[in-house]
Formats: sequence, C-alpha cells, structure tokens
Amino acid sequence: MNETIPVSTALPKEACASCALARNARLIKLGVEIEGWDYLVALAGNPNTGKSTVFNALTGLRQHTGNWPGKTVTRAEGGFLYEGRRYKLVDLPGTYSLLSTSVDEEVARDFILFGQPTVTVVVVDATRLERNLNLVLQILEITDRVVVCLNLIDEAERHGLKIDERALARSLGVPVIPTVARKGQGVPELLAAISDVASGAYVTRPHRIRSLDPQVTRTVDRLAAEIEATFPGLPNTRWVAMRLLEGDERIAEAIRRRELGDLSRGERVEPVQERLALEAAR
Ligand SMILES: Nc1nc2c(ncn2[C@@H]2O[C@H](COP(=O)(O)OP(=O)(O)OP(=O)(O)O)[C@@H](O)[C@H]2O)c(=O)[nH]1
Ligand SMILES: [Mg+2]
Repeated sequence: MNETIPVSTALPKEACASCALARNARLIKLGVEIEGWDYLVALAGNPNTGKSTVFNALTGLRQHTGNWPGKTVTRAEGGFLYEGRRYKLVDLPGTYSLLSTSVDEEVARDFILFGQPTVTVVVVDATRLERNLNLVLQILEITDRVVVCLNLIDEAERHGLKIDERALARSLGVPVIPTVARKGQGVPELLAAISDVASGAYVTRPHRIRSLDPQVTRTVDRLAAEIEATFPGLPNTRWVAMRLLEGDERIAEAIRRRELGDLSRGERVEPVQERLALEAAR
C-alpha cells in the first residue's frame, strides 16, 4: 500500500530547495500506516467538495468518491509522511454546519469539535463559495489551526468565476490554497500550508465574531467552567455552553448520556448536568 516517492527522482530539475515542487517531492503516502503520528489532520467541508479526493491524493488510499453528496458516511483514516513528520489524516462525512443534525454530520461535527485535530483543513467548493463559508466561519470560531482548500477551481473557471484567494485569506486570517484536487493541482501548496500551520511556522489570525453581550459572555464562561469540571479534558466547552444556552436539546441529551464525542467515556455524570440542561432550556 505504501507509495514511496524517491526524492532524487521525484524532484524536477527546476525545483529549488524551498519551492512547492521540491516540498511535494518529500511526500510519502503511507496508506493505512498511521501509528506514531506527529500531527492529526481533519478533512472537513460541505458534502461533495472533494474531501475524499484530497484524502486519496495524500494517503494513496482509495476512499469512495463520486459526483453526489453523502458518499462518505463514517470517518476514514490514512497516513502520510512529509518533511520528516508523520501525519494521520481523517476523511470526514460532508457537513453544512456544526449545528447540523443528521447522523453522518454528527460524525463530522464530533470529530471537528472533540477529536482535537492539530490542523483542520476545510475543503470548499469554489463554485459555491458563499454557502461553503458558513462552515468555515463556524470552524474558525473554535480553532486557530485551519487551512482552507479552495477546491474545484477548474469548475469555477468554467463558470467564469475568478476568486481572489489572497484577499479571502486576509479576510479569514488563515491560508487559502486553490486546488484542482482531481488533477493534483495545488496539492504541493496545500501540503506546505498544512505543515506550516501544524508546526506553528504560519501563525493564523482567524476571523472571529466578537460582539457577544458581556452578560452572555459571563453566563457562557460559567457554564463552560461547570462542563469542564464535569468532563475534564473535553475541548470546546464554550461551544457546548453556547449550544446549551440556545436550548439545543440534542447537545443537552448528549451530555446527559455522556455521548459527547465519546471523550467523556468513563467519567461520572454529576447531577449538575441536569441542572445545566434545565437552565439552557429556560
Ligand atoms: N472538476 C473537478 N472535480 C473534482 C475536483 N475534486 C474532486 N472532484 C470530483 O468531485 C466529486 C466529489 O469528490 P469527493 O472527493 O467524493 O467529495 P467529498 O467531499 O468526499 O464528498 P462527500 O464524502 O459525499 O461529502 C468526485 O467526482 C471527484 O472526482 C476538482 O478539483 N475538480
Ligand atoms: Mg467523501
């Protein structure tokens, strides 16, 4: 399953040590070998944006791809080696929003929120940018380590769309890499961006909405502290607290049943959860 690209033969003559071509030559697809990884990378995005195509290009695996939404229904894992670091890559089902309710979307939501990926790559459809940015903005609210893969650039061009990816990267505060994943175009640049964000060489400045009312902020902080105390180590407790305040019954139920991202497995649920849920429903 391993596909090793010998650096000497893979390196085109014109490649210099630091350019994207040279860096791609250092990719070794590891297939299902994922032990001992240094970085965990999630592939998130709306349905049918090319996540599994990117996954296959980087791991050498053959996740099911096709031109209809909902092909990936569970998460798939594969590995690659790049510039001496081992990466575990997780291909997720498509999701429109972190607030979505279908089971496949819940798999994606749980991993993005509670799987603690080092980097989250959000694969977006360049022909439907506005709709896709909803999920990007939600993910930017919960993590700094994001790379946007602006895929299907060929389709966008066919429709006469031109996207200023530099302006988009400035507005979002994270790298935006244009790709045609099916042809491997932009994949070297995508790898370089993932590596730079993972190592901290590229410090992102994610766009965030900062207009929360001070009273709401205080309440969210208080709830988050109680959730943290009850589920030690659970990430994104402020996000969970906000859902509770909105009266999200599924999240309240997930807390009651200790199902949240499976990260609370083994922890005892204190009665405080009932109180939090009641408080949220009020
Ligand atoms: N034209 C074009 N097609 C692409 C590109 N990237 C992926 N595709 C095609 O788009 C379709 C969807 O790709 P997938 O990789 O299955 O998409 P996905 O995001 O994994 O889809 P779900 O798992 O259903 O959410 C496939 O037919 C791919 O071959 C691209 O850059 N350009
Ligand atoms: Mg898929």
